[in-house]
Amino acid sequence: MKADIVTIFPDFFRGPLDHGITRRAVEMGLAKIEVHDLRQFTHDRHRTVDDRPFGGGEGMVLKPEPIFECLEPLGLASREQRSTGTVKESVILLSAQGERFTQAMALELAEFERVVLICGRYEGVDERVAGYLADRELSIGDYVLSGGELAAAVVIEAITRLLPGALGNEASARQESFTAGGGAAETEKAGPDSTCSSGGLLDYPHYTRPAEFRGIAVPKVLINGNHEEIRRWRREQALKKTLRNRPDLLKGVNLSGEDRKTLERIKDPSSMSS
Ligand code: 9D3
Repeated sequence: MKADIVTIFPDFFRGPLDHGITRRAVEMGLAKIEVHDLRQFTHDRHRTVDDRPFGGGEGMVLKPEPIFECLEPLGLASREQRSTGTVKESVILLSAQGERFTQAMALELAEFERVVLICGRYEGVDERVAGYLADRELSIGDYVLSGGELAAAVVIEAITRLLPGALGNEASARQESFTAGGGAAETEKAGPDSTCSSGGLLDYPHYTRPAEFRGIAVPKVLINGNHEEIRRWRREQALKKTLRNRPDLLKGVNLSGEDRKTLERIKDPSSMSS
């Protein structure tokens, strides 16, 4: 996978890309990531990348010319070819107005040969970038950031860790709770699938040594070595945590009869006889 990041803060990416999985993926040759400084595609003395909004209003807007000129030498296929799926290339604008980025999209993008991430800044980006240059506009969540750089780092990490060979075998065999994306009710295509350890629920709680820490003991069930009991306890804990922290996920999960009973008991313990 070749990734290109277009930004007015190229130094920002020294941190996130030079550590952990992303760094390893690059060193292993699984990913090549290039950061492009938007100011190098300006022509005036002040290297202007922004301007005032037509129609008035607060703040500044990223100008279209440097962004278009930055992408031109990259040799991408046409927007038409990209949108019809003729080529595995995608140009993504990161903006607060984008569609929400999900694990399902990360899985989809991990299959691409080429991903270009354009980082928005200031009050926004001239809409001709979204309309004529980018294939999609993505946001990483419903909170206000100052620009797309942090979001681009998030998207890059989510994708690179999915590249075959980027993780050790141990970790890649076992995909965490979000493999199923947002759950069947709201996903693009990935329903809860077989690679998802707990079928779209949040993960169960983990413990390690010491067995007692500052007077707080690890749940006894994990110590007794009864694997069937451990499996049931973990499932119940996963259901509990999902109900409390992400009840929206439960809609997209395939619940067994036992799961439903467990959920009833969690929601209303008094309904149980013993
Ligand atoms: C008047 C409303 N504006 C700010 C208070 C809207 C606005 C403009 C520009 C909000 C954020 C930004 C900059 N953010 C991004 O470029 C961005 C972003 C985000 O803010 N949240 C989640 N994902 C992303 S991706 C890019």
